[in-house]
Amino acid sequence: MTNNAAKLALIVACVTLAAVTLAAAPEKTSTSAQIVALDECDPLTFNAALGNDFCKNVALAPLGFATTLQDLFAKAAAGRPDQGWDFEPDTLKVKEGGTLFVSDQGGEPHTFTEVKQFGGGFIEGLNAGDRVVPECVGGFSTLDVAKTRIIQGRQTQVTGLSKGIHHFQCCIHPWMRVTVEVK
Ligand SMILES: [Cu+2]
Repeated sequence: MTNNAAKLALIVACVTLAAVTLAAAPEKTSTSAQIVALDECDPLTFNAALGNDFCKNVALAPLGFATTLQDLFAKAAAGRPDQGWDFEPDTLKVKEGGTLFVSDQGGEPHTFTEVKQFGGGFIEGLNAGDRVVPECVGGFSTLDVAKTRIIQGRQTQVTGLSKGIHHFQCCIHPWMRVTVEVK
């Protein structure tokens, strides 16, 4: 074999090996997943109604990225809730025994509450007529709801999920929803 032919054979072998490796790679399901809660609360109108420091100034309100408290309620009542309030991603897969790391990167508190079926939260005016789901009843006066609260800038973890489909929603802004498949 000439030197060039040997080099060519080596390159072909490497490319073939890479292709086989890629084809054989199984579908990847992680042992942990990152979820973020986002919102665009307008500090001026939220804090005037809900108290100082309720909404932190992370929405770049002066640049037009914030939603006033009045608009948030108006959009929800019209059945077109503000999509700036969101969990990302909306769907994900983790391995059994895995951990969900959920952080609140918005300006106000949220909850990450497991529910049997998606539905309304504990603030009637944000529910667009949906009934409050049993898991959210009573709001933060219910320990099980309070335990799922995530304060602005903080993180919570969910572990020990059984195999199957799990639904999580915010008990304040019920259109914030995540579906987790545990494999
Ligand atoms: Cu929320």
